[in-house]
Amino acid sequence: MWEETFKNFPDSKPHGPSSVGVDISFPGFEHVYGIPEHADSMALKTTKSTDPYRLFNLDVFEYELYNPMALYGAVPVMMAHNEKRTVGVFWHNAAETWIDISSNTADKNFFSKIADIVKGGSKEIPQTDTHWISESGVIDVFIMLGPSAHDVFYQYAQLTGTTNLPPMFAVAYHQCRWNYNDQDDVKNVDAMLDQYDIPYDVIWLDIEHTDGKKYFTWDNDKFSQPEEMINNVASKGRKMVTIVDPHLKRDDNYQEYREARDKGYMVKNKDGNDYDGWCWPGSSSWPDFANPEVRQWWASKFHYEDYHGSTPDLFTWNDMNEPSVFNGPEITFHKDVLHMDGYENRDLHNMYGFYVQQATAEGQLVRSDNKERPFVLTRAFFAGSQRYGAVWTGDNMAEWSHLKVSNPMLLSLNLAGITFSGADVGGFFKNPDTELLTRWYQAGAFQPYFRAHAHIDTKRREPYLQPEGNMKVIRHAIRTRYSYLPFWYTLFYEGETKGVPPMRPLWVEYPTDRDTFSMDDEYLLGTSLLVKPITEPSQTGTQVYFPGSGEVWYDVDTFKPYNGGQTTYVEAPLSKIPVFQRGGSIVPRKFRIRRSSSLMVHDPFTLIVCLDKKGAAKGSLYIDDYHTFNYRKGEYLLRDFSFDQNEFHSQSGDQFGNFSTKEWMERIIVVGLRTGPTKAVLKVKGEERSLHWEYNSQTGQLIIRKPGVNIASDFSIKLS
Ligand code: NBV
Repeated sequence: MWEETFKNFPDSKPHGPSSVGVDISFPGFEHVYGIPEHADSMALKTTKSTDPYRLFNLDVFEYELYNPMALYGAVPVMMAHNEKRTVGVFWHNAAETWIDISSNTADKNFFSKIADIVKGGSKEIPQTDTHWISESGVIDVFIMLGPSAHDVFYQYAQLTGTTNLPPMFAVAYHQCRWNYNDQDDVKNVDAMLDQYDIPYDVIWLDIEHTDGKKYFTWDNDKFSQPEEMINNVASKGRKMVTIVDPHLKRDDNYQEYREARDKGYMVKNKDGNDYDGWCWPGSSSWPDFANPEVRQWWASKFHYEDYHGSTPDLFTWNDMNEPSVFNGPEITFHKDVLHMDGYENRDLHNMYGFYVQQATAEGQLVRSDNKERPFVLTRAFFAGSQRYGAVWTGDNMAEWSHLKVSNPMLLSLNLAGITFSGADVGGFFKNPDTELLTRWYQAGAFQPYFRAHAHIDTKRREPYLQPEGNMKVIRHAIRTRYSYLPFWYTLFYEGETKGVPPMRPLWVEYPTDRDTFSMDDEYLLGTSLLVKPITEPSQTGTQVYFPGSGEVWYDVDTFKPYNGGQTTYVEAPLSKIPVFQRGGSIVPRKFRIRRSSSLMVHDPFTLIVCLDKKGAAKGSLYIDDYHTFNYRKGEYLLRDFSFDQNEFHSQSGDQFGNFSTKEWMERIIVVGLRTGPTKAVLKVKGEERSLHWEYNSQTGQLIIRKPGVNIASDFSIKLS
């Protein structure tokens, strides 16, 4: 009776038309953020003359930029910020959702703006009004009162969880392409990266590695020895990832399909038969991941004896999990398909991909007896997906505009809890020119999740295939990522424990600085690094805004100081990534770059101590075994570092962690020291020893060499 037809797709609407909605106003707020995923600016725009922002997980071909259209994932979380306060709203609803935004200040027309100027300014209190509407479900809204952005992150994390600390390899560089053609290709890429001294941790196999797009299988001609291939990669501490999509080829000879069908696990069409749609393998069905029993069954498929050719070094990529259905309405499920207990996809559409990733991560947990941390990359996501792994922004394009929009997209994701996120480096569709590819690597090296990827029709573009000059710059960017791995890892630890995102808009740390409220072309990593990636062609420099008047920032390559509270032109030829360390911070790095992160586990640290104007700095370092869950039993170290009044201290950062490691302190670089010392005395376990040091009075840089102490020990260094 209620049936309607959209573009030839009938929707039976058995329960009739429905919707739930609510108006939420933010009095006193001009800026609202979040509600990813959209390829748009970080500060959300009013939707007076556009569609509302739409949240409906879809596989969008060649998505448009600066547009409120729906993309692959949905997090119905909005933050509002002004000089005094940050608040948040979580609209807990996984049905198709639209959000309208209006503002009494932003929506003013030309004439009322002139009238305000004539009157000597508007007396009106700014206010942002939002209207939320979902097609189904109930009103279940959480208001997070802050008052600071950090409080909102924590409050939201109480509701949906935090990003679990990833294994270290996942934080390193990933080499992907649709497709590495066969096991020799994999061997060759692996060897070439070694030959060119380019570290990488994970090599990826896309859909062509399977037997006829049947996931959990291998193409027997091209990948006849999967275990041997994985073991070869793993012999250098590296990992592999295979793609496992949620559509199952309707083929009686395909075990996963047969089992799911026979157990009644498939999503059903409105008449109660298994849904039959078109995807890579042709006619396919989709397991009902909303059903916990189905998820458990799926998880069991990752046992080594079930997934032939898999090893503990093989991890997973979930694509097409919006889900993508080539012959479905808007390339997805019909809304009236049925999940367990009679729920329609209409009711939970935006959670399907969440459940796929959850079940996959669970599979990796059970195969290792809950010992090893899983790693699963997903394209579709919902609020809480951060608990199950990483997210990437889908099929972008090898264009400067797509490189540029990756920063606001990732900032929005980070604000909404999806912190382990990145964009395909190089751009998925089309061929990037060498300059774009180089700049993209530089940007990716400072974004939370760092993977190069390319469409099957594009030219091969592995870093070693680039002209020598570009290859060297790309290599340097990747190696720089490796040098900062201890810093990233510490940020992810902070993320797991406190819910704070590693990649932050400037206003999160400078809440009263209005100039930063809509800034999305530069951002902070933690509180210590300021990153301004170059996202336009032919640049030899860029304007950088340095926040915090009275503060000082140091270029991480030259240690040149820049005063906070101003915008300055900074040189950025092709070889340069504009990154700055905050005076007052201590950043841990490792400078002995090896072929993969796991070959660096015993290597020593260098601390970069950038002093503030009072000559002080603080920082921390988190360490564990980098891959198991033993840290949750207390096997970790949190070290606190401080420098004040010419004295450096390394102390335990909490009383709980206890872990023994071979890692040690190789070097401490103090930046911004006005006068050089005559002596540097190390004190450890009651004993004193003089250390070698060099001071450059021109740059104010002091290098203290070889304290040689194990990183677990408390020690101090006194300069006099
Ligand atoms: O599996 C092939 C691709 C994959 O490489 C890409 O990263 C996904 O976003 N996949 C989409 C399917 C087809 C894209 C045209």
